[in-house]
Amino acid sequence: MDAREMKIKAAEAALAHVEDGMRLGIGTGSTAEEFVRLLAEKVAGGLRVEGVPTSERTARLCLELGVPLKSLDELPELDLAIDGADEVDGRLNLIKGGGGALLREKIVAAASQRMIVIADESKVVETLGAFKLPIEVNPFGLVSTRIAIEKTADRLGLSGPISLRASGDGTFTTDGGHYILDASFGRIPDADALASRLNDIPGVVEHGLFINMASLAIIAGPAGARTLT
Ligand code: ABF
Repeated sequence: MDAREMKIKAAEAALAHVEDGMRLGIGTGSTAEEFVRLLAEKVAGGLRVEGVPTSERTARLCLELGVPLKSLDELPELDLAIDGADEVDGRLNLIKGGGGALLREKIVAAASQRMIVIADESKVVETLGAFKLPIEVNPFGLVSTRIAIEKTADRLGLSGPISLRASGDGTFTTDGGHYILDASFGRIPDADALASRLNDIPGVVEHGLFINMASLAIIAGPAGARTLT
């Protein structure tokens, strides 16, 4: 089973949790896109759902495939968010944001009764941190914010390069107009502590540590899909 087939397996298993009439948060990334494709087939078959996309990219795919969309202001309380992740640990804590949509992903996840993560086995880790931690920052005072992040990490015994995410022709900007710093801290033994301390830095808009947000994770591997709870 190749990587795409595993993503499809995870997305298929997640679809089983979608009920007629649900208000869905719809995530970003290649695994979430497989979910959108399968969801669109069900919608074409009569499934009634409304979705709130976590990125412009996801919105475009949903519109292209006929998945009904609403804004989060129109659907402020969602039943279920389905989204990918860059890392999942044994406590269902996540690193997200590799796709640059972490702020809207976290807002949508927080507005949802439940959040199901869909991923392949390569995302499962013992300890978060091998994947660079995305930190969404306001462009104003970027250098000061980066220094504050370094000091915060240092106090937790973390260190490593923090790089400004680039895109083809310059600095990457999120759908919300912010920048992303990718922090290579390596293993993060106390993700809860780092998450709460990052939240205290004024220039940090949001970070990619999703602590106690996922209800379950559907992990697809060569032998099929399994559930982490
Ligand atoms: C998104 O899914 C991001 O938070 C994360 O970076 C991405 C994972 O992408 P993929 O499913 O393509 O591995 O939600």
